[in-house]
Amino acid sequence: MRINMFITVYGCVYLASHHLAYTLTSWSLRQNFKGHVAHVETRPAPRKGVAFDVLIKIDILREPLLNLLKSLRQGSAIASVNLLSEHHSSIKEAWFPKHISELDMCNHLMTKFEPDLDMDHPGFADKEYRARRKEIADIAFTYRYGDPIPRVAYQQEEIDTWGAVFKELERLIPTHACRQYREVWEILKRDCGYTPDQIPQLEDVSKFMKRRTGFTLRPAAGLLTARDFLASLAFRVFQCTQYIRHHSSPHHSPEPDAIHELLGHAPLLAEPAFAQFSQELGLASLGASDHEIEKFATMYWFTVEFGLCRESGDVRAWGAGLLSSFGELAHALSDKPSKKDFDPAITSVQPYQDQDYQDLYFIADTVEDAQEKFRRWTFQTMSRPYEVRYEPHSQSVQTLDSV
Ligand code: NLE
Ligand code: FE
Repeated sequence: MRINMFITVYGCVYLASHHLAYTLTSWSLRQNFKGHVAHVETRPAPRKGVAFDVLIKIDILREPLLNLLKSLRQGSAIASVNLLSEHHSSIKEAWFPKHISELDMCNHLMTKFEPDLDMDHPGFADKEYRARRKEIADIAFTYRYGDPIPRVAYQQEEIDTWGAVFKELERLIPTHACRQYREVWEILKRDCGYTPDQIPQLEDVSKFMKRRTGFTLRPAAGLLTARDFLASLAFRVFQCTQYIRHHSSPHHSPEPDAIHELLGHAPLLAEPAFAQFSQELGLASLGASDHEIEKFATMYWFTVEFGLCRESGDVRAWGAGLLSSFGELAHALSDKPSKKDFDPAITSVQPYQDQDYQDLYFIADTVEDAQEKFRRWTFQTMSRPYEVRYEPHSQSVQTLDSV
């Protein structure tokens, strides 16, 4: 099903021209992308070498949107193009992927924290770092379903950052990580090339996960919109960044990077109960309203990213955002932050910030218990007038009318 939606695109234009605005308002937008511009704003860019920041609202269909963004990114006058937000015209008709291959249309980026845009980003003043990020992001932009994930020849500085995080985490894992994480961690070191001296390749880790739980990785250029990110989980696909955080800040990164994905997420996605929980969150998100997506994203934040659980009278971490940040992992299990029991009705509406360590965490008894509570809560609260089933043989989802 194709539906119209409003999107907001943010572009930075190198040349003193209205190139971006021109491309969008021109005949080609209507002809090639079947969209039209609802609003354009151009401002002088605060950055050196960039002439304008351009904000554009477009009414367009989902499929051509992807091609439009791609073609804009290829324009030589354009420094960067990002999707800021999208609003579906009607929730009844919300588009969502029905087959795993349609995740090719689910890679819309959020603009938060990118070194190109955020002055507080540790890489903002580092031109070389920004160029490197762009190079690696291109892999994700050209990736298509079924492709092997291209390998990255990591540079020594990147490997050193990985190694520093690896060694610090290894000290904390025995006392801070949950049992399931500790178990898979050992297997990753034995079978999947996890050592401080080399950054594992996404393709190899993806194969490892596939054998264990059916989860696979696909490369993502950065932080995706919650709708796109959650949708991929429904197909047991994890959208995974491939660049490495800036070397000046190994202990914590505000955005995902390959260290976060490989040390934080991969071990748990390779563990059956966690994989199941992640997929169910994804399935619940398909066709959800914007408001519900917000709740699922918050739920994801406080569980898969920053969740704590109980273990033999102790509290342990199972959130990937903790297990990839030795700074926050120690903080989370100290008595500085507050802690509450996991309860979907409360957790899903708890405000949070995503720049620094959290000051509140939720503790689940076990991941199975969190899952059971989550199931009951979605069943009671979701507005979706149909059920969604995953069909593993064809890797597709089917909708079943529940009325
Ligand atoms: N804070 C995490 C880290 O430093 O690895 C990344 C969190 C991404 C949501
Ligand atoms: Fe994450």
